[in-house]
Amino acid sequence: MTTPALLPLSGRRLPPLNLGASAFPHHRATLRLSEKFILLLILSAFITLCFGAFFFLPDSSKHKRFDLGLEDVLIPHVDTSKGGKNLGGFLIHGQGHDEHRHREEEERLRNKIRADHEKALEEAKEKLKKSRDEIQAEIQTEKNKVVQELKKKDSKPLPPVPLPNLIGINSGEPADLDIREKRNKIKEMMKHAWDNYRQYGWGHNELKPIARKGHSTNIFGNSQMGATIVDALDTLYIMGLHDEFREGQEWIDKNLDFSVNSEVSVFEVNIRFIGGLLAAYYLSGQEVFKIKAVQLAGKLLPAFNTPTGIPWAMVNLKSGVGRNWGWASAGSSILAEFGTLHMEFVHLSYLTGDPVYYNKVMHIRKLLQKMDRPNGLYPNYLNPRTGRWGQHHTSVGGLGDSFYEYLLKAWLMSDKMDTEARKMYDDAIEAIEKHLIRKSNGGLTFIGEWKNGHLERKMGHLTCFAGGMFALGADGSRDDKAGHYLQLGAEIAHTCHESYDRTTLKLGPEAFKFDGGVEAVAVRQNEKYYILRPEVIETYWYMWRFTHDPKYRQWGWEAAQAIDKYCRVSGGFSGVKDVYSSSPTYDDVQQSFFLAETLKYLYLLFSNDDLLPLDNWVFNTEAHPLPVLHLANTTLSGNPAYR
Ligand code: DMJ
Repeated sequence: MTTPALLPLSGRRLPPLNLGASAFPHHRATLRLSEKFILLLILSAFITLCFGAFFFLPDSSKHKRFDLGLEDVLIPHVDTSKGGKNLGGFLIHGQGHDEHRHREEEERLRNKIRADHEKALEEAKEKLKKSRDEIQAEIQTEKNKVVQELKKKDSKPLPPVPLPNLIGINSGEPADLDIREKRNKIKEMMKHAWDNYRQYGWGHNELKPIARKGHSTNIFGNSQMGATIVDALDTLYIMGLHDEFREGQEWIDKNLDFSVNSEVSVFEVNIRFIGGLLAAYYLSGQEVFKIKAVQLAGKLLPAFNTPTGIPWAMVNLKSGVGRNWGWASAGSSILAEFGTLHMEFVHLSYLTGDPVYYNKVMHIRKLLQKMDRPNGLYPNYLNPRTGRWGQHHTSVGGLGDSFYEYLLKAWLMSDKMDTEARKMYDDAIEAIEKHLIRKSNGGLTFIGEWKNGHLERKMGHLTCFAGGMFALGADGSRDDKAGHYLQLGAEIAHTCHESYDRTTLKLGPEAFKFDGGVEAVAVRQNEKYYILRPEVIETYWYMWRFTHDPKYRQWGWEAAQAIDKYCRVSGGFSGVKDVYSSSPTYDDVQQSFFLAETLKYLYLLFSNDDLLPLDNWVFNTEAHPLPVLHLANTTLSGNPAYR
């Protein structure tokens, strides 16, 4: 019989067996006599070799090679005090008294090997009598068995865990008619984005709304993992688009497969896929999302196999081989990438009872805590081989942003128990305020970037998320500076609104300067684009929740109208290349985060606060809501806050 372990598991076709018809005329295809003879010759040579090896190899190697149940003879031990003889870690008991037993064992072994080989020979003979079709049918049966076993293993139910208290999964419908209409308009925009993706890009990662076909970028490697479906699920759910949600669920159930030979970004896959699947699980209770999230997380774990435990930026989902982006300072990993895994990984440990995920992210935190920080700032680059910082660039925008966000959110999602994370957040924000936050001549508060010892007076669209972060972190801040941080959040929101308001399209550029008489305006052509990003609207929403100042709803509505006017095309929504041009050109990409974040934050801005209240839910950096975990009684080793 062919053993399952030797069967090919891939879908590749087996090479045809060369079976002639002459020897066994009653079979359609049989072996020629000469071939049979050669096969038998090879088999007997192999048997002779095995016998030879058994008799001529030294004792210890014999025992190691043939693991045939010699536990009673070889006992792992290092203590020689009881009369035994220690041979390389194995203790052989009293030589004289066991000599007879030893001979018996050898005899038993010899008989067993003889019997095994005779059996193998018989089986080989039987096989040679079979037709090619019979052999292939047998192989197929064995193959199916293995696939079934693997499937069973994959879909093993996870241990049951009490679901956290899930408050606020309701409609959040506003009483005010005008607000309700605005909210309905956002829902209609979501439908337009989804329906077109459904029609033209289904199963692809993203959509090209003008070419009307699928799209992908290097963050997803060459995979087709339906990023838009996974990213959009929870937005569909909270908008009450349940048919669309079910379509997405069905696709995920049937098609989402992570065994692909594709090199993906660990960070992006974590925030979009694991975050999206976990949020969909918590909102809907459908097990399939949890199972897929855990399967995917298993595929990301090899990325942590570096000398320091700081993960590679990319990992091949099939081979587990990792590497870093070629452009990152001297082979470094990126702060915003390895520092934005905490929320999802703690939830994975919570849901599976397996501490492996938690331990990985806590290890990163511990390592960062031990390192010196220039001026108290975290550089964006860290070498995973040496554990040393790369270039001393610090940013609250690209390359740094969500690391700070996750320190704060780690504290919030632990029901404020993880005070270590809160302290790291407070320390980092103090250094950022001191070295990176300035007021422009025109009175606009901005957050610049630190590059090799000097401050670059430029702010990215990505940095605009920080307004919301300051507001979210105001409560519980050091020295009771809640008012100060809420004010800082409001000032950043204002600056970012100005960056929109000073353009022709009323949409914000990718980066804007505060230098040489320029205020909140992009200077370089390659910084004038808007790619449907959410950060400014995200800050409006947090500011709305904490202040209820109607200007935030008004600013959000301005942005929604501009998106609908300038980014909407008949095949979906597209980014634009120049927000200062009255006849903009399209980039022809409908980003998955447009459905995950931009439209979700807009919808929440025009909903009541009891839809996903911030006391009970913490949004990951891709706007996927995860519930606050009450971990006080849960044992997650490593952090005293959790004990
Ligand atoms: C999103 O994927 C996430 O918000 C991430 O943290 C950075 N920015 C993009 C959208 O702009």
